[in-house]
This record gives sequence, C-alpha cells and structure tokens, in this order.
Amino acid sequence: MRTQVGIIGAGPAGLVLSHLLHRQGIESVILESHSREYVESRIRAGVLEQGTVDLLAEMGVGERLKREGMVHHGIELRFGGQGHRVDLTELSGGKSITIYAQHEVIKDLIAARLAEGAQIYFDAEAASVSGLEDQPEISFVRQGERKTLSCDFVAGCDGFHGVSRAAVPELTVSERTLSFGWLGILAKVPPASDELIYAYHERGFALLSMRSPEISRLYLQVPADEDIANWPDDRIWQELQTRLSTNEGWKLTSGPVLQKGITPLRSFVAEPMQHGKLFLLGDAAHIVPPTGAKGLNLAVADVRVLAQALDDYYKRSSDAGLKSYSTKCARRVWKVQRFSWWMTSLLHRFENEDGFAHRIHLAELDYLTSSRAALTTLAENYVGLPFE
Ligand code: FAS
Ligand code: PHB
Repeated sequence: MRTQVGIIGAGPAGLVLSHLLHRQGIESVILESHSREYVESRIRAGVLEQGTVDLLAEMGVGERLKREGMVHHGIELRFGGQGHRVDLTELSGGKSITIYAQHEVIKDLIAARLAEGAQIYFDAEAASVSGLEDQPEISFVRQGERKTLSCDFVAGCDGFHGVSRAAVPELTVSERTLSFGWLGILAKVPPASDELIYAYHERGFALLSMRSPEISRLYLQVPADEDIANWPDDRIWQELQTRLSTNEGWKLTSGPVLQKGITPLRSFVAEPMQHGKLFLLGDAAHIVPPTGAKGLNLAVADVRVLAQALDDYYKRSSDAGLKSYSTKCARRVWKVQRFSWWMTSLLHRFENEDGFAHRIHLAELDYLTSSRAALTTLAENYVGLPFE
C-alpha cells in the first residue's frame, strides 16, 4: 500500500487532518486500531472553541453541528455560595463556544470522509514506523495479517497511548501529574443550568456541563486513585448538589446515570513534535487537564499547522513549514498548558494547601470575578486564542 500521508489514528486530529489534506488534493490513508462503532461512541470532550467550529464549517462538516450544537455566550464561576457569570462573548469581542460532543464530531467527520471515498482502515493497529529519514513505512496488523503502508510522511495522531511518540529519538518530556482526577457522569436529565457552571468548593471542584437539552454531563474532583465502586449514583448526586449549592438554595436535578468513570488529570508535553518525516499531533504530543476544555481544540490547532506545511511542500516545493512545525505548534501548546494549569489550580482543592494558600486561593477568585481585565484574559483563552 502506498499514499502521500499515512495517518495513525481516527480521532479528531487524524480525521480533521485527512479532511483538510483531501481539500488540498493531498492523498492520505488512516489506520485506526479500534472499530468505527467504538470510536464513534467514545464519550470525551464537549466544548468546541470558536476557531474549531469555524474550521469544521469551512470544511463543510458543520451542518449537524450548526443544527444540534448549543452556542454558549457565557460560563458561570461559583464559589462561596455565589454565582458569577462570565460574559465570554462581550469580553472576547463577539466569540462564543459551542457544546457539541466529540463523538458527534467524529461521526460527522467519518461520514464525510467515507462519502468522499477516503481510505480509513478500522481495526488496523499500527505496530511501528520506520524509514523516517527517507522512505517512511508504517507496519500494521489488520485481520490478523501484518501489512505495510509506504508514505511520504507519517502523521502520528494516535493519542497518548499510541506508538508514534516512541519513534522520536531525543524526546524532552515535560509533565505534571495531579493528585486528583475527575469522576464524570453522563445522565439522562435536562441540564439544571443553561450554561456551564465551574464550582470551587472546600470539598473540591465540580462542573456542570451538558451534551444536549436532555443529557447532562457532570464532573467531581476525586483523589486520583479513587475507586468508582465507592461512588453509587446517589452519592454522586449528593456531592454534586453540595459543591454546586448557592446561598439562594439552587437545586440540581438528578436522573438516571448512563455512564460514569474516573479520568486522571495530567499536563504533558513531548518535544520536538517531529522527527524526520514523522509529525506528532494532538494527544500523541500533549495532554492538558480538561478544566479549560482544550484537548480536542489543541489537536485541531496542530492539524492546521501541519496541513498548511504539507500544502506548501506539495504545491510550492517549500519545506520551511515542515521544518518549523514543532516550534510553531509548541508556542500554542505551552500557552494552552499555561491556561489549563491556571484554571485547574484556580478551581481545585489541593490537599497541601495551608491557611495562607487557601486565603490566596479565595482572593484569586475574588479578584478574577471583580476585575474586567482579569475576566478578559479568562474569556480570550477560554473561547480560544487566535490562530497565528
Ligand atoms: P485521540 O486519543 O482522540 O485519538 C487517537 C486515536 O488513535 C484513537 O482513536 C485510538 O484508537 C487510535 N490509536 C491509538 N493507537 C493506535 C495504533 N497503534 N494504531 C492505530 N490507531 C491507534 N478534552 C477536552 O477538551 N474536554 C474534555 O472533557 C475531555 N475529556 C476527556 C476524557 C477522556 C477519558 C480522555 C481520554 C480524553 C479527554 N479529553 C478531553 C481529551 C480528548 O478530547 C483529546 O484531547 C482528543 O481526543 C485528542 O484527539 P486526538 O489527538 O485525535 O487523540
Ligand atoms: C465537557 O462537557 O465534557 C467539558 C466541559 C468543559 C470542560 C471540560 C469538559 O472544561
């Protein structure tokens, strides 16, 4: 098998890249280790930045997103029993976020790519990459048979647990693991708020999000090694109500829990995000704590850089973009890490926080919600920094 760009992974990074390359007349093949049903039902992110929404619309895959996505112009920060609305649209000069589940984006992208005759091989696990300095090859297994895909370039879009990162010889890894994770539930109950609520409470962080007018998505900060068996549904709803409570007696509506799980929180960056003709994109290169709702959006930002660089290479015989790919992506990656780390530190309880640190924490929240300048920086990062 031979193609111009071999893409490992049919997550947001791999699928958006394949779509953009196709529009540029560049051929690609996607190898995805899981089945189509699996990747289309994996519950993950929920918030799309303005830039991601605009790109999907430009690519012609924004139809259902426009119909079913929920455009939000604000979020609420809740602490000390008080809610503080952050007017994202006013503070960011007109931008908004859209709530539209990642797995819905995946469905739309796969349908669009297959309709255009894309080569997406599901249940095809990439085992290794080689020849990265001259003639790249991806060795993969499909239906028990070992096969090889020869290509001009390899796009490692295979997520945090993929194989492509290991092919970069001198990697510098920067990381922080947190002592807590998020217990997330998907519940068949209308969201108790029209907009997202981020709560800082002495018992820990809580987040009210949603997937549709009928489905709620909620999260609780729990110890990183917490066992989900310790959290029957009633206890989850009770804890959410406590942490999201207000002095006015705000009430959370509970309902049937469709899915629950605990996700660890980490910050991770592997550099350089390239080696020879291999390029790492999205979670294959970086992980951010989900507090800032950035993971998926940052993956799309990497795709934009590589798609442009490959266009310059094939159309204008310039490899400048390919050479500067990692440097260019890293600037945004680290600004997004900064914001995600800041928002995580602001809204979570750290067990080693003494009295002084706790008062500084409360002052930080108090200052943020009483300063237009502070709220403006929150808003411009949350809706998504402009693309360079
Ligand atoms: P992905 O991990 O999405 O996709 C990688 C793909 O590569 C997968 O389909 C995988 O099956 C495939 N693959 C892996 N190894 C392979 C191999 N050897 N051969 C072939 N295929 C291979 N982000 C947010 O912004 N908000 C959230 O709330 C949020 N919640 C999350 C919850 C969980 C449990 C996880 C794990 C992540 C969450 N994220 C969230 C982050 C997430 O949305 C990622 O940032 C996003 O999926 C990144 O997209 P990709 O880089 O495409 O990686
Ligand atoms: C979600 O809806 O899954 C979500 C929303 C906002 C976040 C993280 C996750 O910051």
